[in-house]
Amino acid sequence: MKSRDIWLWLRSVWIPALLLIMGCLVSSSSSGSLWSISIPSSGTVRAASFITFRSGMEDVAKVDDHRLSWTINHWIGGTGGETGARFGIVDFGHSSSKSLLLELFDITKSRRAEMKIYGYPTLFGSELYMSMWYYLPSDWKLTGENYKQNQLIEIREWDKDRNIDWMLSVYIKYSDGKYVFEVGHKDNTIGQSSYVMYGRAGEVLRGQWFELKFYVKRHSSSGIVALWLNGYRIIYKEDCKTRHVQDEYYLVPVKQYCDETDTYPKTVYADDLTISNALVKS
Ligand SMILES: [Ca+2]
Repeated sequence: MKSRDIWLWLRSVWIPALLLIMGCLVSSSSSGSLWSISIPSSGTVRAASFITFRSGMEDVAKVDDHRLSWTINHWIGGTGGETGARFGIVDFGHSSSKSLLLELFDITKSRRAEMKIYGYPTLFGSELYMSMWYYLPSDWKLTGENYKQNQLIEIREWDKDRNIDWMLSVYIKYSDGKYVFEVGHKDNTIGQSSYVMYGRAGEVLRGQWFELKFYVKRHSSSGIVALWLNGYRIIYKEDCKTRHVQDEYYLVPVKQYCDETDTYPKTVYADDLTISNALVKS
């Protein structure tokens, strides 16, 4: 084959093929860097992840004090008949104009206000990564004498007969004169003695918006939990129990809970919720 023929053959077949292969590699690489993130302590590169739900609360419609409707088929609300709690969409947004309001205004009627999101496993499965902005008024406080702890985020589980009430939570805890964040799990069928703490750190900022990102790799023994406050990772725990039963579970991205010894009303605003089924680069 003459040199000119060789060049034509390379140009017509192999050069385009090489360009195609290189294009695929570049495309694959840029896609990976956009959607992947390293778990900070291990450096493990995660597979592609996906945002499964995002809302700035601008599109939420109030159905009644216990239910809000989104554009997708999920709903939020408290437990039925708890008339001391209510939900609203108010003009106090972290982004744009609106945010979600949870009020626990009468402890004699209700002990919890919580936003439940059903929709597993489409929203998350073996991994959850969520972020949300919260605002606790400057006079927010816990007054319980024996149980100075308040759940803010929760993954809750039942077995198929709803006999087990197990939760993995981000708590607000009163400790050494200030409010801090805790991550732990509890089995309600056993009671307070079942509480297992995985980390305590940070300080709860009242009177200003703050962002929490919560990552959970769900596993019965080798799970991972991580919590970021305003972009800084403050809690990280691996090889821990983050899943109890798989039959039913749901996400509570914002919650307020009062023990019976805590009679002080609770109010929290929340905005800009993002839910993913794996870690997402922010
Ligand atoms: Ca908003």
